[in-house]
Amino acid sequence: MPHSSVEQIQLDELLCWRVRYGSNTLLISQQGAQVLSYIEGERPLIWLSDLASFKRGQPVRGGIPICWPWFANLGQNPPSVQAMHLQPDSAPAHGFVRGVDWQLQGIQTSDDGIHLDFTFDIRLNPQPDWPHDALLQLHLHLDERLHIALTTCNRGDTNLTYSQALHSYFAVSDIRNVQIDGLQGSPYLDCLDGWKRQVQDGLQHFSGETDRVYLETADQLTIIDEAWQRRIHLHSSGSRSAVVWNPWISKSLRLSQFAHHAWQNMLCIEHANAADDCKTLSPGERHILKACIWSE
Ligand code: TA6
Repeated sequence: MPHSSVEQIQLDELLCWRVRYGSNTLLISQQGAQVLSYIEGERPLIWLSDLASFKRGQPVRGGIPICWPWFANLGQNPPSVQAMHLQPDSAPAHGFVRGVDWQLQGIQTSDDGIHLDFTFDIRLNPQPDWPHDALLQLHLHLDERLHIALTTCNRGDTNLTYSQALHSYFAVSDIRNVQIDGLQGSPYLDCLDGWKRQVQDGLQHFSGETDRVYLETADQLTIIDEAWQRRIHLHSSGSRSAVVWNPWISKSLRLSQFAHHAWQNMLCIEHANAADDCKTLSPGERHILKACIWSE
């Protein structure tokens, strides 16, 4: 088994863990159970902003923030997702689990890699404006790949409807020279044009701000990065929607913890249950959103 290690570290105000498996290094914070970065060998695969700040109550720019129990602004969600909230106009973007501590349930090193388990328990973190009994479980498994499983358990006695996304920031050589393979023919909602429904024609290239929710997505997507001679493979299950986002030049100027030029070297592809793909769980039911990330 390759050399592996786990060390607990403090990054400014945040308690974190640095997990190594062979030449792969994962950094994760207790706040948000957020993957902050993931490096394969010498090169980042998951991007972390050069201007990232590690402060309590503030999501870190980069990594894999967890958007739950809604993706984006609540008002852009299906009415059934919005109806779960008592004060929808005051709801924060991307839900309320990004900027709060999750509970570490355990870290295990075994022959098949390193496993980390975190939970976010509504009973321990009551949300007066979202009064539903749910338990979130995040399982991270690091071996030659990064495996992520986010489980939502409905412990209430009524149906639970939610949307979610693993808001993954990927490192790329130059967004103008990368393509996404696997979205061809998929319908998408253009968030920059009133969430109008369009259809992807051919490989996805980038020549401007892009913010789309793809639907009916395949379970395998690939980022083709010729300059770095790298293909990043994304395999998912439990999801039929994926968000593709790059802020480009002008929006970059309005983003926190984001250098003006950083748009060139990042690309978000977010495995989700968003829009038509939001989930409704009956009492006692659970749903697992999984993603597996690796490069070659
Ligand atoms: O996932 C794309 C998106 O919804 C964009 O519209 C942009 O707002 C991005 O998320 C970042 O959101 P944040 O709240 O993390 O700054």
